[in-house]
Order: sequence, then C-alpha cells, then structure tokens
Amino acid sequence: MLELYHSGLSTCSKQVRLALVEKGLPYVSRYIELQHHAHLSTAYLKLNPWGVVPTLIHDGRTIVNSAAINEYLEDVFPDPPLRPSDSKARSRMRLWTWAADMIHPALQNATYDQVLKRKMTDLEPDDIERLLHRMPAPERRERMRRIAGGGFDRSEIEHAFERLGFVIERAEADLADGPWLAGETYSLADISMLAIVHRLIELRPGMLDRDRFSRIDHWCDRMMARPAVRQVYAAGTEETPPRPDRHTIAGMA
Ligand SMILES: N[C@@H](CCC(=O)N[C@@H](CS)C(=O)NCC(=O)O)C(=O)O
Repeated sequence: MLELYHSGLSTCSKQVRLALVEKGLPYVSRYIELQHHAHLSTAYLKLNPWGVVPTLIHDGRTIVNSAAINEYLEDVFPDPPLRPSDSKARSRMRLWTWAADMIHPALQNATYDQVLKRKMTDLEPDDIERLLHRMPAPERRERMRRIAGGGFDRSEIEHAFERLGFVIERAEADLADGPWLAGETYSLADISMLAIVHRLIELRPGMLDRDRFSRIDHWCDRMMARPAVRQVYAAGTEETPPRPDRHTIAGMA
C-alpha cells in the first residue's frame, strides 16, 4: 500500500501526485493542512523530521523529498518508465530534478510574498513563537521568522524572480534538443519542472512571454495534453480544501 502525506497547493506534492497518476498507482491520501501548520504537529514530525510535505509511506518505509520519492517510485514501479534508458538523457533528467529542487526555495519565497503572508502575520506573537520552536530546519525557521516580522523586501523578491528566470532560460535552451527536458523521453525532469513553471505562471504570468519562451510554451501545451497532468493540474480537480478565513494553530498536537 502507498500512503501519501501531501497538500493540495504544494508544488512538491503535485510532483509526486503526478508521478503516481502517470504510473496508475492508487494511493491513500493523507492530507496535511499547511494552512493550519499540520506539517509541524508532533505526529507528522515523527514521519518527516524536516517538517515539510510530501512524505510517502510504502511497505512500512518512509520516504521524504519529492525528487527522492519519485526516484523511489521509478525503482519499485518501473512501468511505465519515467526515466530515459540512455545514460546521457538520464543525466539530463537528473539535472532538471535537481534544478527544480534547488530553485524551489526562491519560488517559495515569492509564493509567500504574494499569497501566503497572512499564514504567519495573522497569528498571535505566542503562537508564532510556538511554531518557530517546532520548525526543525534552521533555514525554514529563519524564513518563518522573517515572514512573521513583515516578510521580504522588494529586492529580495526580485532576486528570487531573477534566479527563477535563469532556470527558465536554461530550460528553454535544453528544449531545443527534443520535445521533453531530457530529450526524446517524457521523464521525471518534466514532472519536476512543470511544478515550478506552473507556479511561476500563476505568480508572474508576464515573465513567461510566449515569443521569448516559445519552446516552454509548446512544452506546457504538450504537458497539459497528458491525461495525468490534466488530472493533477486542471482547475477544480486538485485535492484542495477551501482556504480558512483565518490561520490558526488551534488544536495542534
Ligand atoms: N525540496 C523539498 C521541499 C519540500 C517543501 O518545501 N515542501 C513545502 C510545500 S511545496 C512545505 O512543506 N512547506 C511548508 C513550510 O514551508 O512551512 C521537496 O521537494 O520535497
């Protein structure tokens, strides 16, 4: 049995849901409500000591990190394959799963800035301290502290977009070699990077200008033509509960 601890809007969770759906693997959905900071509950931190989603449980084994989970799924459930057989293409695939992981904090900062700031600023000072105390990863704790204290300044956010822009330019260049990021084969590279590109389009649509990034534009069309991608990404089909009006940590154990 596969159990996925995940959240609806989380880009990292989407990467794993997409691999599961592409492979036709049923899973038990364990929803972690990030809005209520459920990823910092004692029970969840036992599963995932990094304090993030997603987490996969398979046959009593716990696997964390979206890229590591997807590689695990590929090892254990190789059909249909989501890794190219050719070594060069496979190294290209790994470059892109790494790039998605590496650039994710920049995307997260931009997301917090535009969408999720209230998640922290709504809280009472005591609750903020309790949360900071629970967050195990120092760099995330520091980020939470910054957001609770008013967030990032404009130059930091613009720097995050600049870093994202560099990665997008590299993707545009690599797509000259084939329809998919690793070349001829649809792979985990596309799954990882779609999560980044999709969120970037939501945050700053003008950044992905169709004339300048025509290959990415066509790649997005190819991606969205895949039934699994439509299932995970199409509006209204995400496993997303309604957003609460206020963010609380009430009831956290
Ligand atoms: N690179 C990690 C990042 C995990 C991560 O940051 N997950 C986000 C959701 S996409 C999360 O749990 N955020 C909670 C928080 O930042 O407090 C992965 O891909 O699994």
